[in-house]
Amino acid sequence: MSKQRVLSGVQPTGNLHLGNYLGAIRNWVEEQNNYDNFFCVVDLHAITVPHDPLVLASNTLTTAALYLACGIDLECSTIFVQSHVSAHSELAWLLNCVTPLNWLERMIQFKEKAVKQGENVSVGLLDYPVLMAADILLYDADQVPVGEDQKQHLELTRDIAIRINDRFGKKKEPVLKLPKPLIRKQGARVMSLTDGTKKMSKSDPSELSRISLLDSPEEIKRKIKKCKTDPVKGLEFDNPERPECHNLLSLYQLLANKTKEEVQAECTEMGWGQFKPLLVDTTVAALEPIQSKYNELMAERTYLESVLEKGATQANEVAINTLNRVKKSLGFLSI
Ligand code: AQP
Repeated sequence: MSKQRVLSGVQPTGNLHLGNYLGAIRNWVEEQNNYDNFFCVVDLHAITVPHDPLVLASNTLTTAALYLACGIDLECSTIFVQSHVSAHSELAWLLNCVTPLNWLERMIQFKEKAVKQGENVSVGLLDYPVLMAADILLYDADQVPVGEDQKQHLELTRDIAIRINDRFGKKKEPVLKLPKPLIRKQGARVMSLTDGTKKMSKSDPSELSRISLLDSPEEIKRKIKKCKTDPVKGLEFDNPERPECHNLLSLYQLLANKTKEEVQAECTEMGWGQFKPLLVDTTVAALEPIQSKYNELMAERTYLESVLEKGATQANEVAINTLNRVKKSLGFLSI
């Protein structure tokens, strides 16, 4: 039996952080042998908010290098850049024409990000989930491993696919495959270091809110030292009054590869003064192998470019088939 297909991606909008790693990339790596994987650097998404053209290309390359440094294996996974496969933009247009505007206006991420953009909010930001639907549907993906924040976009992707199938498919021959979200409980929502009720995010103006995968040990120490805590004695999971405590314990649990029970037993009696150095050491140790692999890869630019070139060819082969299938079902003239 052939393996199920997985598609996922991260925007090259800055340094990847522990949320991107624990919520997405680490899970891709852990499960990659079980699937046929396409991992994409979603650079077209990165321009839905104001961006700096001088850093887009380098951020794209560093994101791809981080995929490899985190352990993506080219034996079972394809790594490519979204803008290198033009079918993404083309399918997004076709999907745009069947997607009701009010489906997009409901998207929480749009509402949150639009507030930050004020009057300058672009049509692209509103349309982002349709492009994301195109990303997924082009590869006939069975599973899409994402963090909790992307669940609503995945539901929209399914709704768009159902609409295309209902309108243009045949009963036994749907045009598009319906993908499923793959959301792990652990790491699905890593929260900001400065506010345990907000998700850790690349676009948070405060660097102190996140730990980037490329932060030096000194930066990690500084950020954890300054992170928000509370005056309550002892440490505990799952107390809604103590979101920072839950988040920091969860980070420790995931980075130390321990069970919740082990962490509970180890940390219940601890104060912040004892726990924070432990979290610093654990984070530094978890990121060290990724950083050294990353540095090796960045010294081999030609190799990285060849990975992306090969990835684009492999991705194009799959994507063009789906695009042609959709165009045919929508009634376009072919030559
Ligand atoms: N805090 C998080 N906890 C768990 N998972 C997260 N992801 C992002 N933040 C967290 C997951 O990472 C993948 C890639 O995300 P993205 O870069 O495409 O966009 P995003 O979700 O918008 O991430 P950011 O960091 O918040 O970026 P900006 O600030 O640029 O918008 C997704 O699978 C996501 O679920």
